[in-house]
Amino acid sequence: MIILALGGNLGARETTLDAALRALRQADVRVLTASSRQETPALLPDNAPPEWNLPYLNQVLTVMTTLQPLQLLDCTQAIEKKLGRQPSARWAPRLIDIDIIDFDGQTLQHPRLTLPHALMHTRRFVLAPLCEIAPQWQHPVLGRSAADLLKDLPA
Ligand code: A4P
Ligand code: MG
Repeated sequence: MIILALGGNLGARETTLDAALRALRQADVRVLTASSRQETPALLPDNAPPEWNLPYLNQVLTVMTTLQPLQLLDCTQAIEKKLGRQPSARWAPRLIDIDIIDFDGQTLQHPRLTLPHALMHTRRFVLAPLCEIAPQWQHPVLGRSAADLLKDLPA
């Protein structure tokens, strides 16, 4: 299973997510299942300026593609750019972020790509939508299901 997590907290969030899904389909990334879009409070770095505190709209997809993992990353980064994302500080507000959460259970430590996504198991804004579409999905390293990981998150 290939899982993507999308999110944004600037601009017309629904419209941008619609455009991202369209661009994925055009790039030969077939969307198999899509979670609902969930408004979530911004996870911010310590000492983030108060104006960064804008709610996100998050969505998780399962997809199918013939692209290899780094090709898929090229594709998602090109879409982020095409939709107008500006380079900025880590965790700064953004129009759109597309993260690869899992690629068929592969583990990878590459300078550009960590698989599975290094922090996904700590994030409600990934796990809650993931549980809507694939609660039985197993974390390739931790060996625990999405539902289990979500249940054990601190409130
Ligand atoms: N990269 C490495 N592994 C991956 C992967 N599995 N998927 C590299 C995608 N990219 C991966 O990402 C920085 C670099 O990570 C990329 O160059 C890529 O090669 P970025 O999107 O440019 O920067 P970023 O998103 O600011 O940093 P980072 O550390 O990826 O942050 P996250 O984990 O994406 O978190 N709060 C809410 N409520 N909802 C959100 O969606 N997202 C973030 C960003 C913060 N707070 C949030 C949300
Ligand atoms: Mg990112």
